[in-house]
Amino acid sequence: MTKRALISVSDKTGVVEFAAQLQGRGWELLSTGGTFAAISAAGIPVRQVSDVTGFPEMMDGRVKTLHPAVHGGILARRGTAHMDELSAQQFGAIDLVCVNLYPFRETVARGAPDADVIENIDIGGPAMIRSAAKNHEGVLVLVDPADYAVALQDEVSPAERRRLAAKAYRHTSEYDAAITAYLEGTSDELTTKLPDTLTLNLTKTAEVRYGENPHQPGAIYRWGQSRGPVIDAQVVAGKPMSFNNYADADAAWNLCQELAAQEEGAVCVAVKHANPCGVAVADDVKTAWERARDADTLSVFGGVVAVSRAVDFNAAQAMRGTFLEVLIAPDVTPDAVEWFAEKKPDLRVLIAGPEMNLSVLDVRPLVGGFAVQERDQRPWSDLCPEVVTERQPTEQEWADLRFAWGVVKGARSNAVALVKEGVTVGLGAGAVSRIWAAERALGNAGDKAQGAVLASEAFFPFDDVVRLAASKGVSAILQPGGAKRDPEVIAACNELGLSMVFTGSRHFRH
Ligand code: 93A
Repeated sequence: MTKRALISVSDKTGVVEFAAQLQGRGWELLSTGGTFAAISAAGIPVRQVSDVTGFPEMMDGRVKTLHPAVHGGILARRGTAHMDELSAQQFGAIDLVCVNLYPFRETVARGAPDADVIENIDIGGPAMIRSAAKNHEGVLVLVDPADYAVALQDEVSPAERRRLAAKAYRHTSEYDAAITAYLEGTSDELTTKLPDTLTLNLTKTAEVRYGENPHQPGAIYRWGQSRGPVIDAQVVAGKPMSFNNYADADAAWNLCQELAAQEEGAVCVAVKHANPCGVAVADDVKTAWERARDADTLSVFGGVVAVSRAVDFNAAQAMRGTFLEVLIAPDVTPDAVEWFAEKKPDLRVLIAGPEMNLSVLDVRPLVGGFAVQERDQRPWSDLCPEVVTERQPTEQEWADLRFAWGVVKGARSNAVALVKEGVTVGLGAGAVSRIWAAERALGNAGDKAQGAVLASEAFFPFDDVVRLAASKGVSAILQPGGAKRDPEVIAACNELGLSMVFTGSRHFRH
């Protein structure tokens, strides 16, 4: 029996050659309008789908292939009574479906108006792909020109058919995810995919007086359709945001959210120059703020503060004596806003905008381009921390190690955090050697290092940090592990009576 292929593609790359080869092997070809035109223009015999359905393409192409003659032809199980039902309707079987979809992502990426984007939601294409993939035992489904050659073989194995079916469902599910992201207002350009080309569709959302310094022009842009907690924050009081305010508020908010996701209480993060300077968790916002402030009263001056819960009048008043640039919170009560506006008119008070699509990309500018990676959003619950020493951490130390891990993850490398009872007592971030990061953190902590725990975002090349930390009274250390000298590092902990936990997970942030 003559085999029939239905070809309906938006991206017509390679399709004429493929159609010619199929036709040469005795296949009968069916196609939709534009694809039909391309194939027949090359002199290859092909029939219109509308010939088979007996209906013209309707509604500007919205309904072309959504017909039992198409879906019956694809879905009928070979060798069963389905085939009789098909012939009773005078429909023929369809043995190959070659479809690629309306260019939805590309339409979004070029910043097209909403009506065009919606029109580029393909309905008939995914329906055929999913029908063919369901009936893959009898029907080949091709969504990628790279697979066209498979169809030209005499026999396609069941395993190969199944692989094509899985690929087809992945294709349609990613397509639906892109539509969902668009409708929800998150951008698909920012998903974890790293495609060969990434269209930067940037829209200016805020003017700032200047960039990092007064001689540098600067501005804030939105990426695609995405919305974000800082870029879309509501400034409810205070002066206009500056370039540095945006950058620091972003760093503070991200760290605060990540910690809030792993801790039970209210979290407060104080940031200076994109690095945390005081971080605390407590039962309420006011206490969390006071503890974060007291962690380093010097550095918090001129800082940017993020809290994980609403700021009320009480918490606001506790900020009275400290000069701050920005406060960002999920909410701020009206009496607190009023108080800030009156008593601290310079402080920018922000109510955070919507959370981003979590799978966002992280970009670092390079001259002439960007280095792009998936954001480091590994949660504590993903880790399998392993105690590598004779001494086990106590319950309080475990809680502090987890908290310290969350803090160093959000700090610039090399980073070392000292934590005692839910508050950072010493921080060393952005250091060019690990021992310097540790020296800075321990120096900050002074006497408070006694009984604190220490976390490092990357491994220890030597046992020097352990020996220094032990001399200041640190009782437990967390680090990824994986260094050549791990045995020496562990031996030093055992000799000095410290606990050490390996996480197996490094968190550089350069
Ligand atoms: O508008 S649709 O959702 N309705 C349909 O019935 C339909 N059938 C195929 N889009 C539909 N298609 C899509 O048309 C295919 O997925 C393919 O992307 C495109 C090919 O159209 P043409 O052959 O006219 O260029």
